[in-house]
Amino acid sequence: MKLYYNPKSRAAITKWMLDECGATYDLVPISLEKREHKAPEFLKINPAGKLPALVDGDTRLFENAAICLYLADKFPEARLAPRIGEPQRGRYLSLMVYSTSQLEPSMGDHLMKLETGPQRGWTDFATAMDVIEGEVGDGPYLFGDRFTAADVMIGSMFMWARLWGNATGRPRLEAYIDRLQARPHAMKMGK
Ligand SMILES: N[C@@H](CCC(=O)N[C@@H](CS)C(=O)NCC(=O)O)C(=O)O
Repeated sequence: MKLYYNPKSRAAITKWMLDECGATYDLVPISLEKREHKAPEFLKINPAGKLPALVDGDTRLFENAAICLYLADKFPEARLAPRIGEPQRGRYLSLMVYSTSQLEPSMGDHLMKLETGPQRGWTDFATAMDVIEGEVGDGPYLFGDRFTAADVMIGSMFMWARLWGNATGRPRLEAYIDRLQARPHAMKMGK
């Protein structure tokens, strides 16, 4: 597998996931300054011209949620996803999509001090934090003792916000982020 990578990008989320899977992969460095992510060769892999992108044989993937879903299924021995047929599979899929369709844009609105209008497809960030706080519950992870790809997708959003000096102000969420950051392979932006 090849991960098109820049350490100062969301490709750090994919790298975290690959490492949790115990996968063997090559990093293909992509310079954002040189706009290598807009080069015709790269656009054949991700037509949106964004990082990350992953190539696995004849399979090409873009969008972190899709990549993490793919990897969790490809490496079942890592137990990073409830399997098809397990009752928790539905909640897992919902949280994976929620991470990118609601949590991330609501956090973006919040950090950029934009108002979240009701016609948007996502709630305001306070509501999104309520949702995640409720889903983590007593933890330690979103699925109790079982760490999953949903923790990678949702946790990485809060870890990223923390790097920019934005704490949630919610002890239960902060403790959850601490637990994720303590994992040996946890996302390391900029490295
Ligand atoms: N929803 C996408 C977001 C990808 C994204 O926005 N990547 C940024 C880096 S963090 C990027 O490539 N930006 C460069 C650009 O758009 O020119 C995902 O999660 O994969």
